[in-house]
Amino acid sequence: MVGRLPILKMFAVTVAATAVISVVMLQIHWNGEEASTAAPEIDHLLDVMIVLSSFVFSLVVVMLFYALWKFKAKPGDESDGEPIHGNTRLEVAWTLIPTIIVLFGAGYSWKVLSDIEEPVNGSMTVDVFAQQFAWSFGYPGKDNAWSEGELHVPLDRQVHFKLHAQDVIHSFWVQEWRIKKDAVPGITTTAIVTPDKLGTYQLICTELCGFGHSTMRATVVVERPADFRQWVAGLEEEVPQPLAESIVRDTESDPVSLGAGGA
Ligand SMILES: [Cu+2]
Repeated sequence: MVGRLPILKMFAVTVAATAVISVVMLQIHWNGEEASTAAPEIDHLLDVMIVLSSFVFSLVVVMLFYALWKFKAKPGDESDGEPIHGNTRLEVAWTLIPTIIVLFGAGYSWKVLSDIEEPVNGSMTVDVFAQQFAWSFGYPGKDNAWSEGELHVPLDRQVHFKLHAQDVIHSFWVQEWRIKKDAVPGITTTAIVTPDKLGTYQLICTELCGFGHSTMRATVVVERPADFRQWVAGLEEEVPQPLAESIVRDTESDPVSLGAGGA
């Protein structure tokens, strides 16, 4: 049996190890530059998860090393271990603590997700067409202007990206915005982003979609609204017919996902 004092000591060591690991891990800016309103919230969520994971890791490692040290067989001891019939208190603890941690993580993640996907007035829609191995973009309301390989969006305005996969599953990801969403053939999925930093970024496909997957990228430009309007006005092509048809087809087969968040 393990007495009360060793348990208190193990707990103290666990807390100290959690603090040390957390401090080291939190120094690293894992996700890089933040360029959307969602980014700080997601980064904060990651920080909280890092602290919780450090606690679980420390607890397991401290108990493991305590057991290795305390219950090590003496040299020459070939006897069997003690017959043990369970320990109700321990079992309650190791069920309850992970349950609390998981429920907390789920609740907190839920709140962050609903915050960052909260639709606001004055948002705009951009259609995103994903196909092996290229991205193109439609700007509804702007004569259905169409751009290939280059996405422009205005600063500080919520954009609802309606994703339309033309062949296989792709995934829409701009690291600095943090948001990632799959583009699935046959349905419309929606990624909601409010870019809040001017700059040029990269849209990357993050779903293995074939031989050219690693080259499936597009340039993303976040610019002032006036520059954005001017750029869209200068686009000469309209969304091509097959792509325009995919919008109608996707929308008809999955009308629900046109709401906030999407699938
Ligand atoms: Cu891909």
